[in-house]
Amino acid sequence: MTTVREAVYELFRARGMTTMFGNPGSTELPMLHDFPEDFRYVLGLQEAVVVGMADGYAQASGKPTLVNLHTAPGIGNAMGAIFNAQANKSPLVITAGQQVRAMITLQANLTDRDATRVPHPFVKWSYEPPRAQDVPLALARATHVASLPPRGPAFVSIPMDDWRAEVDDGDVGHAIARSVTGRAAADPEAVRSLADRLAAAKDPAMVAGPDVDASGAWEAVVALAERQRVPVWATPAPGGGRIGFPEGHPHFRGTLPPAIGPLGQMLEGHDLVLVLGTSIFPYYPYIPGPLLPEGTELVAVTSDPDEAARAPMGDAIVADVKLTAEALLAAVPEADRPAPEPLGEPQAPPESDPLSPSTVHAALGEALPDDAIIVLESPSSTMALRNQLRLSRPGSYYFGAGGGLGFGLAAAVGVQLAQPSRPVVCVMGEGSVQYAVTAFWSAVAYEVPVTFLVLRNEEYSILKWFADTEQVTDPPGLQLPALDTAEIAAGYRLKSRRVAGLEELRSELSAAIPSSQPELIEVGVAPGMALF
Ligand SMILES: Cc1ncc(C[n+]2csc(CCOP(=O)(O)OP(=O)(O)O)c2C)c(N)n1
Repeated sequence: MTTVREAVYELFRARGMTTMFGNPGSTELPMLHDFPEDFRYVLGLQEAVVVGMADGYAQASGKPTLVNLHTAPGIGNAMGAIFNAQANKSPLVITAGQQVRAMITLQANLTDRDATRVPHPFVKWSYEPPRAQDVPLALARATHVASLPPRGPAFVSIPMDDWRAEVDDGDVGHAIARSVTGRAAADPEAVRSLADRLAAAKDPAMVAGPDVDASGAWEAVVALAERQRVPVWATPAPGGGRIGFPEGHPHFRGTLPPAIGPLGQMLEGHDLVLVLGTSIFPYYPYIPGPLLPEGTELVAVTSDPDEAARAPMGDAIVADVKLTAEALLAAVPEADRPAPEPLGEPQAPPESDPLSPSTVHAALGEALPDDAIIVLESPSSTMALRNQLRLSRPGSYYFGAGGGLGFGLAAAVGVQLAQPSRPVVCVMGEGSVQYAVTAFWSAVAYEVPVTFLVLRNEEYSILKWFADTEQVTDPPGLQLPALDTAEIAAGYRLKSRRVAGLEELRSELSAAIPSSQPELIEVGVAPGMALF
């Protein structure tokens, strides 16, 4: 006979899930008993950081990723990060401990009396097995649910006395051996008709979103754009958690604005817009206007049925983005349209005192190796970074599509753990750092060589911009004087310094990025929204 604990680790091992992100409590210790040597446990000091690290790891590795949370209060702390993970379509298998079965009904201390209800709105499946013997099958099911499109978190609550229970070897053998695949090809008729519409269009355009990157469709999408000579936009930045097209490519047109009216106007002149791997569209703020210009049709390809169903305009095909892009590529002829006009090089703004965020990002662009990965959470300089850097490799950019702060700092650690051979630079606003500040400890403890670049503008700049657009005058709570990130990070034993001018910034960046230890550079910048 095998114990639940042995069966579960065997299951995780068979799925390649040997890294676990967690913050333990007494209710989780039985799961961690005799922790197997071929597994790695990454400790986060608060649950939002645990989930954020796992989110980055899951996205950058493409694998379902284990999270172990403490019962009710631990799950509560994690909820904002779980919200982010579902927006990022991160395949997380989240477990939490629960009181022993014999004391759940009398509601002993630490009982999570509604364990499955708490994470419910943000996970694809939330479950507490009725019997200890069902724990391996429940975790197998959670892994499949998390990995099937659209990917996302699944949750299992596990009473702490279940781990020593015995399970039937035959049943467990089946649960471990099963494979479930979920990449669905599009209806060939739908592909044929879309290929005909694309080839017949006078001036088509494409929009690439995060699922191009997540599904590995990058090459097929580039080949399709080249064969059909189509310009390509990136989906609006707030929901574009990943980049789906090389931004240094001559067909790249830039990032679409995130509001209904301006986005519609931007598509003026295109008779067909092919949208790949994004919702239609991650709009915010609300600036009304026509969804599409007169005479413009739109077709979306997404593996997410809900994304397809809730789109306010256009047609949609629900299918794997990579398989569909490859099928379209095979079905369209070489077009004889004129090639799209290239965007031109980004213009680096001159040095100022304090530096503008655009100058900082231009300096970052100079120092950045081609294989670098950016994890971004610097709200008022998101567009400046996108416009100054032309990231052009798959898996080069991670941004919290849910908008909940706390993703960036933690996710950067997870991304670097999943991609140890690529340099990771985490670009943060000093306000955003505070939502996941203990990720500094994990970076140091596990020697994860992320370079943290923190822009200090002593305020919540983006909220001042929002206040203007919402016609709100003088709201309180938007100033951040005396928040000294380099000092705070030094308290976590992170090598940290504060730089002033451009020359110092350049030399510190070129020293920190290739370094084999985590390092932090804090740079003072001018407040305000930075777009270019
Ligand atoms: C969990 C969470 N709480 C609050 C917010 C609201 N919010 C959005 S941006 C922002 C300010 C971020 O400040 P900072 O990182 O300094 O960036 P800046 O706006 O100055 O560029 C806040 C508080 C949020 N998005 N997520």
